[in-house]
Amino acid sequence: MSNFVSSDEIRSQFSRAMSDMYRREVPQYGALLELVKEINGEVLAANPDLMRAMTRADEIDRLDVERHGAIRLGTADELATIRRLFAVMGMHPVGYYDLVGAGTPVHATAFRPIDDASLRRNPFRVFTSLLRLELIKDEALRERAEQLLARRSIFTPRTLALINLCERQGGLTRPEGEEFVREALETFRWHRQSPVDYQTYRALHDTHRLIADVVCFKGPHINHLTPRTLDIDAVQRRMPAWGISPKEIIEGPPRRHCAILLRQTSFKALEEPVDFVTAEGEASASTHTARFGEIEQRGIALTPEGRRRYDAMLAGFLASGTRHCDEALALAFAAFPDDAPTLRAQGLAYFRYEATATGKAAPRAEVEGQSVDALIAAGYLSISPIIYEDFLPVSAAGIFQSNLGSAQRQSYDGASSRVAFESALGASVHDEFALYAESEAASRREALAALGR
Ligand code: OOG
Ligand code: NI
Repeated sequence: MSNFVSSDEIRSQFSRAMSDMYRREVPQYGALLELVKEINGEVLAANPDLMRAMTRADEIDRLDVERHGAIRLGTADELATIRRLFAVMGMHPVGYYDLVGAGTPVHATAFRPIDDASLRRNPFRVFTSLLRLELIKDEALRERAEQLLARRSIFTPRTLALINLCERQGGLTRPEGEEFVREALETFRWHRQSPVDYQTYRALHDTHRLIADVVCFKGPHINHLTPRTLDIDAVQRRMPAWGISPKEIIEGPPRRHCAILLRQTSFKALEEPVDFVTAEGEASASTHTARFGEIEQRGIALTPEGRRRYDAMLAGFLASGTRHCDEALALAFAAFPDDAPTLRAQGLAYFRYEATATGKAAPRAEVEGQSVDALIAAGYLSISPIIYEDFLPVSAAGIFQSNLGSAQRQSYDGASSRVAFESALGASVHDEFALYAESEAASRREALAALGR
């Protein structure tokens, strides 16, 4: 028996500590959490079927703790170390997101748990972007940015020591885990004081606000946290009454009977006071706008074919220049099947299989030799959606843009650079489709075994 605390436990503690810290730093996020909780409660009370389905899929317990956050890093070293930091909490890089095509000079991955048991326990994810400084055309400014990044160190010495210890001994004891959470939190904290002079901040900001946000601060402050809502339209509608001003549109697919992928909206980033203080003690006070709150509604994970259709329909809608409203978006997706049996029959989405009580009680002879479809039709197997745990590049770009000001959309001629990203990361990213497919296959194997097959 090891006396190490599980990485799931460390992740849960960390995600709670992060939420508490962000609530103190950005009180409006606390208000958003309250609103989401109120509406989740209303939705569950009005939908006993949903309550049952979520309870059966072990999603009820994780609902209140479920959230994601985002950070933006400046260097390959920072990215490689953050990978090791997240690994302590059982979070691994999944997917590659290139946002350069959408006018934002970053590429990214999502750190998250990858096995079913860990996802059930707490699916905390952090969308982690790496700035692509090589896309800054002004050479002097790029060099200045590089110098500033080279000067900072975003991890406390104790965090680094605990990461090493964890890697060496294969885990952390409970007190070490608690200390790790406290120390690691420092990396994500907001710093009101910038170590950069205001002129440099301005110059970087005018190149792209995102560059200033990364380069001019002591660390990669968490820039938003995002709870999961069961009715994003209701939260969006009710936000103003709670004194929260939402971005204009909800990103992602339209509202559907059978929710797919991910829908997101946020409140606009707040303008916060910052003191720009140089090493020589020269100081000036100004503001910086970066931090916001977001909400998300998650639906079923799509297969590569489902995703291809989703991407094509979204691209068609965006290219049509149709004004973005609920009805127009719903129309653009009208041809996408909206019931579980069809999504499954057409191989568009991933499902979890389970043997029902009737199935388990059925005589062996009735089960033997039957196809999975027949077993479902007979009520011996049930299916439920596998929830999408990842992000969407077009939506992510929309979230970035709405918090950077639309004037900041620029075109860069950098090619997508997954190889460079993975080399900075020091590892390859997991393929999200492979993870969903494995999870589906494992549930089907277990369900059939439970029927005696
Ligand atoms: C990340 C934006 C992406 C999401 O939910 O799609 C994101 C950022 O603004 O740093 O968090
Ligand atoms: Ni987000």
